[in-house]
Amino acid sequence: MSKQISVIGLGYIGLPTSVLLASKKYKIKASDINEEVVQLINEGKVHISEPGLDHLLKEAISRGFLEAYRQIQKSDIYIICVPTPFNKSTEIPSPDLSHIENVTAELSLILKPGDLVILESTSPVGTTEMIGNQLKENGVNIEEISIAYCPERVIPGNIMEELVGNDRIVGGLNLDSTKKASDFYRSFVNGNVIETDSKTAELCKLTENSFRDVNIAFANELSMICENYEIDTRELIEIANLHPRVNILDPGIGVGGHCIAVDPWFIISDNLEDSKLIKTSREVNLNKTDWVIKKIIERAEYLKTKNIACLGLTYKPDVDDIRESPAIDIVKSLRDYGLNVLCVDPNLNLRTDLGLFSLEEVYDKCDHFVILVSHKEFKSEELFKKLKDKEVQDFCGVLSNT
Ligand code: SAJ
Repeated sequence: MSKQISVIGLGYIGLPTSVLLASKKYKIKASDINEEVVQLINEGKVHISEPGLDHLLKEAISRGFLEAYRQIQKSDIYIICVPTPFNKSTEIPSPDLSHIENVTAELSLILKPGDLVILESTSPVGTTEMIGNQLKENGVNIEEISIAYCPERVIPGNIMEELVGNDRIVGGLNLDSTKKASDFYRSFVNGNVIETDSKTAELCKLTENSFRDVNIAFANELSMICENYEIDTRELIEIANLHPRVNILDPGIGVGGHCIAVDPWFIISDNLEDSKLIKTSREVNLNKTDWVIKKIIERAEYLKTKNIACLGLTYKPDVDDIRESPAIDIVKSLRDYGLNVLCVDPNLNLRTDLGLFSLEEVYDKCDHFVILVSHKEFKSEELFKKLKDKEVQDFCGVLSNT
């Protein structure tokens, strides 16, 4: 009989993972503390938009391979996909592990010998050990269960593909746990499954996202330097990238999303003295957003802008996710400054309280346009022509790519 699987947390990772496993004919009893989410999923409706997810969810529900609950259901394998937010109120933001702690407390009551517990949430080094210790304190004999860390590594917008195709890193609290968890991933992943220990797996995930943050910081710093010389940054980067060993990323309005803008802090808060480059990169990327705000305000004052159109609100192109979005910070700051901002985002379907307009509506109302996110809808010849007579500040290379 195939193992019963419980996926805990039905967000950006838990829901696609549940649906994928259900498509491989695993029986999934998933859970989420949000009643509304549970209800939607049981009706076969998604609460996040991700290519391919909708169709697979409907199939999983109608064939009875996936059921959602408020409480964690007794199973053989538990996959923890709950959020690990960070506490922004302190000088150095630090991770908030309360969701993992709550899940572990619940698991303490239902685990049985032979069960496998896998943590997928991005977590600071030592979190898997913390789960083991908490279970032990709660009276669970952790010698009889397996506990491992296996970070998710998928990119929003291509999750369903990457869940199967990407390599996975599995680090158990002991060799047996590593083996058991690796075998499980090998049953549905086409990429390689790399075995290591839990601390290496935890730091590896943080390293990958910090690597990207540091490299985006380099691009963002270059863009500010280029402005001082009146050099086109994108042309410069294109030429520099022709060198066989140079690969500079794209500058933008800062780094958003729930991963790259957050995860480096999990390293920094634990290693303040030894993570100066990672910390500085985080600061450069945060500062880039302030720099953009300053540039827009300077221009608006010069032009005596009445209505300003901001194109793009999500944290990156072609997703509907606004978590840690620098575009939102920019819009708020411009409004606080007293500017009348009209937002356009074809991916958001009026879901925000920021007030959304269509592109057509803002053409008539605004003379000053700011492009913040390079959604595919903005990369059109038509828009390019229409904006010819407008004042345009393009911070994400939309116009140079049309
Ligand atoms: N960005 C730039 N310039 C670039 C690339 C990205 O400014 O050249 C910005 C984006 O606009 C966005 C932010 O960086 O605001 C992050 O976007 P992203 O596409 O780089 O990454 P995420 O946050 O969507 O997903 C990352 C991925 N990590 C890596 O590529 C190392 C993904 O594989 C992880 O699974 C995910 O974080 C996660 O969940 O941790």
